[in-house]
Amino acid sequence: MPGCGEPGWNLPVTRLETALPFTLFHDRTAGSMRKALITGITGQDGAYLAQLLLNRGYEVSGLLRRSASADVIGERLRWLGILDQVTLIDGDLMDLSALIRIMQAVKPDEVYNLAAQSFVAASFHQPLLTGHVTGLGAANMLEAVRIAAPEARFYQASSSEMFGKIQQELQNERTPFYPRSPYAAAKLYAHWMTVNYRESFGMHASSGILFNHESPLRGIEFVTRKITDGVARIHLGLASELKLGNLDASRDWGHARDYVQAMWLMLQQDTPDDYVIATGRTTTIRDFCVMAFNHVGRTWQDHVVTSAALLRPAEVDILHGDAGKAAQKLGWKATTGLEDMVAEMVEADLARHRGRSQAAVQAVATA
Ligand code: NDP
Ligand code: GDR
Repeated sequence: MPGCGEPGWNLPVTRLETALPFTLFHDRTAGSMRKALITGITGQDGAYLAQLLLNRGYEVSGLLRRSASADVIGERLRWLGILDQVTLIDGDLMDLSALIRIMQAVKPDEVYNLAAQSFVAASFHQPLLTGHVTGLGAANMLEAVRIAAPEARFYQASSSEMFGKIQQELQNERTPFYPRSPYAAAKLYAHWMTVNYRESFGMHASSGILFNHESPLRGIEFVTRKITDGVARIHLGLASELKLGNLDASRDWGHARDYVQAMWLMLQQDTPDDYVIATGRTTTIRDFCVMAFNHVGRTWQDHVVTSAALLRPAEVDILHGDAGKAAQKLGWKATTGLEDMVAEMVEADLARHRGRSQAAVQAVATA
């Protein structure tokens, strides 16, 4: 197979280096390197996973869906300083023929399917799109691997949302599922398709049932980042209030950097399997607010207001994971405590807004 960027590499590939001051292509032809393909590489987990795999000597390719906003593509990869070390290939989870051609060209050893419409709240407004991308998209990936890269090991990003209206106080791999949103129902389909392809076709396909994990790279629409961004704005005088929905919901929050390690470990096992990945500690949204505002010496009640418009049609009240199997079989354990993660996220948002404020001040000064 020709190396990416060489003649013969005839996939529709986004070559942004002409438009942007960085190079997306790296001609890494060393034959012995293990090759990984990540869908969702531009998302939070995709970026951290790409970093982990590069550090482990992998050749990393990622699926990139076409966007008119080319200037913000790869923001997270750029933040981690790895944008010029990965190969980004045009493709969409909805386009099976493109996925098959990508598998044939990349010949990955490991495939991580992280792409999804991942925002639960949005799934109530766009249930069909969510079903297509989050559910059928995973089936497309399984088909593409089965047809064009059957020896590749496959990881499916399953979710604790599948437990939904919880049937056991602590959720593990044996807990019955009860999805509470179109997103969760789509993830459940993708999860069982992964199990089915493993059992039907002998594929090395594993599902990570990951509980919420956050970081400074978390999308701004998710509650933790919305809070740390709000705290930073309020502290810097850029805003006075933060509007939230249900403060009583409780989540088992870990750090994305720890969780991508678990994904990789799953694909290093001789036998594919499903694993719950969680910290074992659950905390309310309200207590997350307390921690984040405390970090800048403020009181959350002075700034947080609630809005009924932010409540969901059906809520997942509490999630609390038991990652005992992952500890025993993978040797995996969460290493970042919640307080440290909150501090890291607030500091990152303060730095972002200070940067932005300085840029705005400079623009005014030079106008
Ligand atoms: P993000 O929302 O940050 O990233 C989603 C990624 O999917 C983005 O790269 C996005 O591309 C891509 N994508 C969306 N639609 C398509 C499509 N049609 N074709 C190709 N790519 C597409 O999610 P996270 O990184 O937080 O999560 C990764 C995965 O893990 C998701 O599947 C999520 O549902 C699941 N998960 C996440 C948990 C968490 O707490 N973070 C917990 C459990 C599961 P673009 O940048 O163009 O939008
Ligand atoms: P979640 O994450 O739905 O658990 O899905 P999110 O941060 O969106 O919500 C967590 C909880 O916070 C409550 N909440 C609010 N949520 C948002 N987004 N905005 C608010 O203003 C707000 N106020 C209160 C929510 O009602 C909810 O109870 C995430 C995603 O990453 C999924 O892709 C992943 O599968 C699961 O985590 C595990």
